[in-house]
Amino acid sequence: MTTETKPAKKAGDRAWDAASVAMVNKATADCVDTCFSRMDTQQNQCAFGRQGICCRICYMGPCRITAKAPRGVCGADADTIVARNLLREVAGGTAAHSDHGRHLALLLKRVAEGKGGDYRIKDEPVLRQEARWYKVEEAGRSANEVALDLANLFLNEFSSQEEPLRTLALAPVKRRGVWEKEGILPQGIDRMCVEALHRSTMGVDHDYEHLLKHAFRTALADGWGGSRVASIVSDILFGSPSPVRSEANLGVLGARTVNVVVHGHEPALSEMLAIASQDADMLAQARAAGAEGITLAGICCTANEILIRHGIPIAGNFLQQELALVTGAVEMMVVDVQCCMPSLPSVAAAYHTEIVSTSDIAKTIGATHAAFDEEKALACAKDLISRAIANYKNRQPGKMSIPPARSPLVAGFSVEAIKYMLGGRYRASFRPLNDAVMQGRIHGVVGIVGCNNPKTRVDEYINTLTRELIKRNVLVLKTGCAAIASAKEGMLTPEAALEAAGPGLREVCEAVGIPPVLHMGSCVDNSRILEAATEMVKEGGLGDDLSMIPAVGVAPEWMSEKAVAIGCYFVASGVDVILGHPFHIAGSAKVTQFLNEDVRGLFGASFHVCEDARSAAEHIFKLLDQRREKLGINQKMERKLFDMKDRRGV
Ligand code: NFS
Ligand code: SF4
Repeated sequence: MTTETKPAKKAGDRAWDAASVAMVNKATADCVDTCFSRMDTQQNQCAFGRQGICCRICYMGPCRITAKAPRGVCGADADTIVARNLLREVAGGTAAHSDHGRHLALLLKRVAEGKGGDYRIKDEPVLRQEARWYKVEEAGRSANEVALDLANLFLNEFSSQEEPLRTLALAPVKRRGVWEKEGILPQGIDRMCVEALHRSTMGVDHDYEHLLKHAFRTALADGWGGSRVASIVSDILFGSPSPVRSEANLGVLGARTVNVVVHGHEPALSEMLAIASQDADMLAQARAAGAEGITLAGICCTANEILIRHGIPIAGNFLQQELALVTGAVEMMVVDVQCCMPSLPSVAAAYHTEIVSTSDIAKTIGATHAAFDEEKALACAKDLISRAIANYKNRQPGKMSIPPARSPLVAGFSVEAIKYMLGGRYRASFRPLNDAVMQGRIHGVVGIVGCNNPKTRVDEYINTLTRELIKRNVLVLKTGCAAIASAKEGMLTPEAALEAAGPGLREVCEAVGIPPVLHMGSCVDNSRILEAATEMVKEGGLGDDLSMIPAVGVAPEWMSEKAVAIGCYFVASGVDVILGHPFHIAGSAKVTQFLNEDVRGLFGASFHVCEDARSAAEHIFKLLDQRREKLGINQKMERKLFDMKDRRGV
C-alpha cells in the first residue's frame, strides 16, 4: 500500500479568495486550529479507506483487502466491499437530504392543522399549483385543507412500502421507463435507506452490480423524492424564490453591528431569525448595547435558503465556517444540521463567539443547546438575538479583523423565475433557452454543485471551471457551496456576463437580464436543476429524455456523502457527472468500470473523473458536443449565413 505525503501548504495555497487566505493566516497567528491545519496533521490518510477496501461491517473484521489477503474473513472480495461501502454513503446522503424534507413536511402538516405557531403558508399559489400537480383536490377548499392533504401525501413518500414515489411523475416519461426497465423505481424513501443498510450488512447482497443498482435507486428517492419535497415545502412555507440582490464573503460582517451567523441546512429557524433581526425592539436593544444594528449572515446551505428568499448576505461557504469565527467579530453562530464542524466550539473559544445548536438531533460538546420550539419560533429567534446582543460587549477589539471582501450578487433562480425571466409574465417558458441551445448561441447547460474540500485550494477548481465554461457559451446553473464560490467571485451578477461570457451566451443574458451563472439555491435544490432540465425536455427540440439534452453535472470539490447521492441521481437521470476527485472505489476495477462506463448502457450517462478544471472543461465540451451531434444541432449556425439564405429566399 502506498501512502500520500505532501509538504505543509502555505496559506495562499489553501484558498482562492484573499479574505479566506487572510483568515487562515490569522488563525495561525491566533494559534487556532482549523480544518486546514488538521488536514496537515491528518496526512498519510488511509489508503485502504481511499480505495474503499476496508470493511468493518461485522466483528469478524475489520478486514482490509491486499494482494495477499484478497478476501475478508467472510469471503467478501474487493468488489463486494467497495460496492457495499458506496451504497452506505448514498444511503447516508439520501437520509440527510430527505430527513430535512421530512422535517419540513411535518411543519407543513402542523401549519395546516393550526399548530404551526408563527409559521404560515406564504405562497398559496405554489401550494395550489403543487396540489393540482399531485391530484390533490384544491378548488373550493381552504389553503389549510389543501396543505394538510399535500403534507400527508409528502409524508407518504417516506413510508410508502409498495407504490413507487409520486414525485417521480415529474420526470420525463421515457426516463421513468428506463427506471422501470432497470428495476430501480424507488418506493418509500425510508424503505430505500433501510434496504440499503440491510443489503449491505454482513452476509446479504454480494453482487457489486446489484448493490450499485440499489445505490442508484436509493439516490433517485433523494433527488426526485426527499430533496424535491424539501424544495417544494420550503417554497410553500417560505415563498418561492425569485431574483434578489445581496452580497457575499466575510466582509458582510459588520465592524460595529451585532453579528449573528446561521449555519447548516434547515431553513425553519433561520426564516424566523431573518424576521427577528429586523424587529424594531431587537434593533433598539442592539443600539442600547452600543452597536449600530444587527447583521444576520449565513454559511453553507442555510445561508442559501435565506439568501434566495430574503437577500440575507452570505458570510461564506463550507470551509469558511471556522474562518468566520476567526474574524473575532461574530457574537453568535447558530447551527442546525449537516456540514457544521464539531470543531466550531473550540475555534469559538479563542474569541467571544457563542455557538448555539438548535436541532434536537444535533448536539455538539461545547455548544449551548437552545432547543428550537417550532410553535414559539419567533420568540425562540428573538431570545437568540437578545443573547447575541448581550455578547456584543465581550468583543475583544485586539482580536478582531474583518477582511474587506464583499461581492455583489443576484440569486434566487427557481425554475419559475427562470421561465419568467426568459419569456416574460404572459409567455413564461423555456422556449428562448431551448432555441438558443439549438441555434448554438448557448452550447449547453452545466450544473456545478457541491462542497469545498481542504485537500485542494478552496474554490479554485469551481471558479476556474465556471469561467472557462461561460467563456465558451455554456450556461451554468449552481447550488450549494459551489454557488457561494461564484458569489464571492462576483460571477453572479448580470454584469459578469458582459465581461466573462462568450458572445452567444452574453447576447442571451443581456436580452433577458440574467447572469451567466444562475444561483438556484441550496443542495436540496439540486432537484430544481433536474426540474429545469425536465422543462427543457418538455419544451421540445432537444430530444425526449434527460439523456439527450446537452447538459452535464459537475461536483468539483465535493466532500459529503450527500454529494455521492446527488451524483448518483444525476447519472440515473441521464445526466453525465464529472467528479473533481474520485469516489472511494479505486480498490475495485469492476466497480470503477461499472460506474464510469457500464452504466452508460443503462442510463445514457456515467461518472467521469477530471482532476483539474481545464481537463474538466475539455471533457465537458466533448460530452456536450456528443449530445449536440446526436441531436443534429452541432453545425455552427453562423447567423450571417442564415441572413444570406433568408435574403435569397431559401
Ligand atoms: Ni451541499 Fe450544503 Fe456545502 Fe457540500 Fe455542505 S453546505 S448540502 S454538502 S458543504 S455543498
Ligand atoms: Fe470482514 Fe466480511 Fe465482516 Fe466485512 S463483513 S468485516 S469483510 S468478515
